[in-house]
Amino acid sequence: GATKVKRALLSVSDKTGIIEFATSLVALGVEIVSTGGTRKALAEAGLPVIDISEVTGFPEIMDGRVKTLHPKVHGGLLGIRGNDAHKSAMRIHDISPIDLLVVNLYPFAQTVAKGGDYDEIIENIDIGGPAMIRAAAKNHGDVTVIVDPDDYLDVLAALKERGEVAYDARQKYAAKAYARTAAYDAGVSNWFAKTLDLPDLTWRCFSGKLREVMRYGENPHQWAAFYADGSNRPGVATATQIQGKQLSFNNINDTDAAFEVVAEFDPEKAAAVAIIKHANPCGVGQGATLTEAYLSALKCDPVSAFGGIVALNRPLDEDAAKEIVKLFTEVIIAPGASDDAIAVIESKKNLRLLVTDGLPDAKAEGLTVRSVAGGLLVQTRDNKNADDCELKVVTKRAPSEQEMADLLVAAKVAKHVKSNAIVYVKDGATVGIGAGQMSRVDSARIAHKKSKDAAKAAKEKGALTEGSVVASDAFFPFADGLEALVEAGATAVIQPGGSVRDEEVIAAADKAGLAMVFTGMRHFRH
Ligand code: 93A
Repeated sequence: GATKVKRALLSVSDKTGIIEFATSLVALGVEIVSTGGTRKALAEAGLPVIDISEVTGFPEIMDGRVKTLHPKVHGGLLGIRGNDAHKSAMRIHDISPIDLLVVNLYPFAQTVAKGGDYDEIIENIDIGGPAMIRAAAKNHGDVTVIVDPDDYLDVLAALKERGEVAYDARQKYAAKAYARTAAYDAGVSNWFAKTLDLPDLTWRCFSGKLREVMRYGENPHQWAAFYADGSNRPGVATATQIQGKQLSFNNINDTDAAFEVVAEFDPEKAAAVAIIKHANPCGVGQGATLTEAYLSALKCDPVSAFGGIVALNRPLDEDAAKEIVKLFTEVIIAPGASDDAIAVIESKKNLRLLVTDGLPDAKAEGLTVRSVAGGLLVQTRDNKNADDCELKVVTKRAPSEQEMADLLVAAKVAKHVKSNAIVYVKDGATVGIGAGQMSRVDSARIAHKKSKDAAKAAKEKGALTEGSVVASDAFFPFADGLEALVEAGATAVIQPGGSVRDEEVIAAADKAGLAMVFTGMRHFRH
């Protein structure tokens, strides 16, 4: 037929599988044309190869910047075989058709990743490769374009069977080809934006690598998929699943939230554990061991912790694993796990265990994205916490050392609680969390009420919040919020400050003998 593959152009930076592929093409009677490095590799393997400069009648010039950018190449890729005018142009100008194009591009992203200098990175922007890929993909009616070594075997199978690649396969390869060149240019653009520190985010493009298509999205009638952003940062997108069934959309979202919370806590200083439900922490604890940290996190709200997600800031050990499996838990994520711990988890077949190479970097720069009707909302990550703030004591009483330590813990947790967030902390662990309310007073009261239930469950009197300290994600607009904290038994408060009624709020704190600290930094999470 018209689409029989007679001549192939191979030009690859990643030479994985190329010799085997070319060997089979030659065995099928396909003529091979190739660029410098690829030609050399094939010739060394004893394969007959036509050098690209024989086709163009032009040497590769400017250190290879111009090697395939020539009408003999692009005419061979773009000429429509069944079009008389195209055919006569090819005849007049002595252009041979290229039926199969195999290209993968200069390793731009890899050069950036390995810390290449500016000139080296620029030199690794491929121009001729994308031009050929786009040309061949446009002409998929006659040409097969392959950009991924994973597709070599399928192409060979088709050629062996029929001597040609089927039209619908050529269409799919074209779609893949344009995805590849689009992602490639997005990578180049992002690098420029980052290097030049361009504030206008329209310069940045988003691209991702599909990790998996999920069974469904937030709800069963929604389609969903999970993409890695290519940064290779430790986190849920790069985690290895040791056991358990596939994670759902909500699991991934919650697991991410959990891991981001514990990433605020330095594993060198203390073990930290967060238990998450519906993307909100229902307990965060610290201790000398993970077990201690887990038990203090669990105490905060043992009812909500059922079916929750547990994140650790240290590798899972056997002791902590034994404690965690006592309660029904959906997912554990940790920066590693001991063999003994894994053996314990194996007793719970449905419990998913994810391990990573490290904690997410709480200070990492980057962008977060959310969709709105007809648009995208993009912002830089909230990569700061109370440690980065200049703290100001605004009350007559200053917090004690212990109160201050707990205030910082409360503020770090509050950053990860949906607004309005109120977080009570005692001895390094949360003892009451109020999340996602339209009124800050309600958040304060809900946390207090829950802490009474938790006290009952722990067979203690009153509420866990008695004698605690508390953080608010944003300022108190009125004194009533502050009064709710006093009712709950809090002794110290950390909040951004900045309300027009700050004076009233400070007066209410002084009246109750509370110590209050302003951070100057708000942490809404809507
Ligand atoms: O420098 S280029 O942008 N100019 C070109 O004309 C050109 N043609 C192919 N880069 C070009 N290529 C790229 O060279 C291909 O995309 C491939 O990645 C690489 C293969 O070069 P070699 O065969 O010399 O190793």
